[in-house]
Order: sequence, then structure tokens, then C-alpha cells
Amino acid sequence: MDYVERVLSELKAKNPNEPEFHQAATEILNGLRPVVEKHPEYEKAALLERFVEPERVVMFRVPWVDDAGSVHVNKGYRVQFNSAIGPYKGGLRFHPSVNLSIIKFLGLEQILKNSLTGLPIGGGKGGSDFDPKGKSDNEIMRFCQSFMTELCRHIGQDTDVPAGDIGVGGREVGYLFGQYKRIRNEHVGVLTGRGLTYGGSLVRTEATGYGLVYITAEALKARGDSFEGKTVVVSGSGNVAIYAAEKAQSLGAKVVAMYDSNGYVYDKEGIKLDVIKQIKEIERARIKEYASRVKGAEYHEGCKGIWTIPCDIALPCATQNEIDGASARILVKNGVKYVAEGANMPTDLEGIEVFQKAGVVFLPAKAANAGGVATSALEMAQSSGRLFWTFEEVDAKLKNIMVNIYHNMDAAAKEYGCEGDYVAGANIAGFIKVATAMMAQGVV
Ligand code: NDP
Ligand code: 2IT
Repeated sequence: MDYVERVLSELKAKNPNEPEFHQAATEILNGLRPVVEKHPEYEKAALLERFVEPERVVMFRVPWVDDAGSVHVNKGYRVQFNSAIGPYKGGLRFHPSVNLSIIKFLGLEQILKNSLTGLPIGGGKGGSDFDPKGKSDNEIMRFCQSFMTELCRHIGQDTDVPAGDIGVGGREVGYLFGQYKRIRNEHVGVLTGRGLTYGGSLVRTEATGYGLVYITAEALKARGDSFEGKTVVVSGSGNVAIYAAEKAQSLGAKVVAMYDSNGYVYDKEGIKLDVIKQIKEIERARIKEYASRVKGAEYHEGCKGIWTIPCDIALPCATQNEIDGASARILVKNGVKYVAEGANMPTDLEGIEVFQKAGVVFLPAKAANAGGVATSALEMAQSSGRLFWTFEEVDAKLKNIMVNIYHNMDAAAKEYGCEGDYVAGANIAGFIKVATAMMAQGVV
């Protein structure tokens, strides 16, 4: 058993019933094998064992009262995974599926993603099994206030800076920030994704989706190609999906399908994003509505069918494990050439293998969706400096970061003998900086 296998088997034994955490750790550590072989000192320092163990896990009760006066209790989490290169940084997810395994997988990924941005941010993640769907604004506000009443003891602008993720957007960040400020009496950059009137950064709303398209455009450019005239399928219809679709369209691609958790819409003329934005961002309604508003569009119940639509580029932007081996095989059969992950871990391990064996250019989440957290770090910089940059300035920095990530992971893959394997390349490029910092800081 080599070092990587030993750490993985110990991790599974010590953390049973955490399948998503096992999956993320397997993908990451397998990619790091050439690095730990080159650096035997890492094993002596138990570096991988420390890397996969969160520095701190906070779990708490979140009681709240609904509009009818009934009392509810949800679970709250914050996993402060790794602070070697900067304060913990990562989103909060509010979704009924949230559990410790999911928050730990997201936190582990976040360490390497944040390192890849080149900015000084460590890795963390949090959330709750609270379901925001169907709740009134007042219920959302009371929940966020209760959640922050506990969380505020554990975070701070130089300690841990949360942001949004699934189910946490501008509205939730606003309520969370309001409660933090009220309890701590500090107006600081303790959350990112804030509104533009109270410390937020231009481009943060668009950043993950735009960044996803910028890095994919760089991969296309390296192969003498572009988004122009390409058929694109985008899964999800939330923050990441909408702005990925918007940027892909602006570069001349045709986005033909999107979904929410009930089903997908197919519009062979190209999805009309103003209609999607109206339904999803303003009305918070179901995507099914699209087919009743746009002539010629089709709605299909269920999500999986979206991957049977032929496309050149697939951008999974909803959630983990939305593309399994079977869906990957259909995409390949239908001629997909590029898959770039907007969501975190949307492709399962079998799906990744199918894409890589078929020669599909596969851009893994920790590189491809790093634009969101990178722009969060730019928001932190603006908050600390008490200044604001223009849209063009932030967008240019974001683009530059995504182009650099592409070339860094490409170079790392080449250097470690796995050219074109961006899963390994991204893991290696992200890990080296974290490992170097951890080694320098001693056994902590
Ligand atoms: P949103 O809440 O804005 O949107 C999520 C979208 O995914 C919705 O369309 C939602 O459908 C769909 N979805 C969620 N869960 C499921 C599910 N189990 N099955 C099918 N569809 C589902 O979240 P974001 O756009 O912010 O996040 C999407 C992904 O991107 C996540 O994986 C997140 O971790 C990742 N990400 C987000 C970043 C950000 O800056 N926001 C940064 C980097 C990554 P429905 O409305 O029906 O629930
Ligand atoms: O998965 C992610 O990178 C995010 N949800 C964004 C995190 C952040 O701190 O902006």
C-alpha cells in the first residue's frame, strides 16, 4: 500500500458514512501521487494526514420561527479546513441535502481552488440543511439571523470569510451581514457577495459563470478554437448557470438547454436569458414556466435527460454528481468536446474517466469555477482598502486569474508526466503552494 492509499483507507475508516468526502479525497489524493513521490519529506511530516483533517469543525443548532408561529430546528455547519495560506474562505450552502460529508467535500476542494487563484485565501465551507424554497422573505431573514447569531463567534475578516453557494445569494448574504454587524458592531468585509451599497464588489454576481467561460475560452484558444458557433448545454439555472450562459452567448455560442431540480428546458433557437432571469432571479419560480412563455421551447420532467441533448460544450453548473458514467457516455457518443465544471464535483469518478479516455477536454471544478472565490478575494481587498474598482477593472483581473489558472494547471500536468490531465494538474498546482506553506509552519 503506498502513502496515498494508506491515507485514503485511514480516512474512510475514520470518517465512515461520508461518501462525498471520500469521493473528493480520492480524486484529489490520486492526483497528488507524483508530488508525494517526489517529496518523501511530506510523508515524514504526515502532511497528507493533516491536509485531509479539518483544522476545526463547528456544528450548531439553528432554531427559528415560521410565519405561522411554528418552531423549527435546522443543523448549522462551518468547516474551517485549512488556513495555511490565508484566512478560511468559502461559501455557505442552504439545501435540505446538506450534511457533514457534503460540507467536508466542499471544504477540501476549496483549499486547492483558493490556492489556484494565486490569492491569499485558505479553505472553508459551511451551511445548513434549511430549505429556502417556498419560504417568505421574513422566514429567510429570521433563519439567517439565527444562523449568524451562532456563526458570528467563529468568523471574522481576518479569520474566516463566508460567502454564497447553493441557496445563498444576495438576499441571504444581506440578512447574514446585517446580523453580524448588529452583534459585533463592526462594518467589515466578513462576508463576500455583499450588495454594492454596503461593501460588495462589482462582478461578484457574474464572476463564477464568467470565469468558467473565460477558462474554457482559453482551453479552446490553445486548440485554435473558440465559443463562436458552438452548441452549449448548461445545467442548473441559478447564479453560476445564468452567468455562464450569458458569457457563452456573448462569445457567439448557442446555449440550447438549462434545468432546475424538477426538469429541463430545451430551446433549439437558443435560450432567452432575460426570460430565465425573470423566472429564476425575480419570481423565484420554476423553469417549467419558460416553455409556457417562449414559443417552440420544450419542457421535460427530470434532470438527467439534459445530457442526451447533443452539444459541443457541456457546462454542468448545478450540483455534485449530476453527470455519472452513463450520462458521460451519452455526451461522448453525441460528440461533446469540452466539459467544464461550474458546479463543485458535478462529474462522478466514473464520468471523469469516461471523458478523459475519450479525449474530451475536461476542466475540473477547482480550476473552472474558481472565478467566484477569486472575485470574493478581490472584494476583500477592496473592503480592506476602503475603495471600489470599476466593473472593467474587476472583470479584467478575473479574466487574468482564469487564464493563469489554465496555464498553471496545464504546466503542472506536463511537469508531473500527465499532460492534458487537468484533474491531476489542478490538484498538483493547487497543492504545492499549500504544502510548502504547511511545511514552513511546522507541525500545526
Ligand atoms: P443556486 O442556488 O443559485 O442555483 C443552484 C441551481 O442548481 C438551481 O438551478 C437548482 O435548482 C439546481 N440544483 C441544486 N441542487 C440540485 C439537485 N440536487 N438536483 C438538480 N438541480 C439542483 O446555486 P449556485 O449557482 O451558486 O451554485 C451552483 C453550483 O456551483 C454549486 O455546486 C456550487 O457549489 C457551485 N459554485 C458556486 C459558486 C458561487 O459563487 N455561487 C462558486 C463556485 C462554485 P432548484 O432551484 O430547483 O433547486
Ligand atoms: O464554491 C465556491 O467557490 C463558492 N461557493 C464561492 C466561495 C466564495 O467564498 O466566494
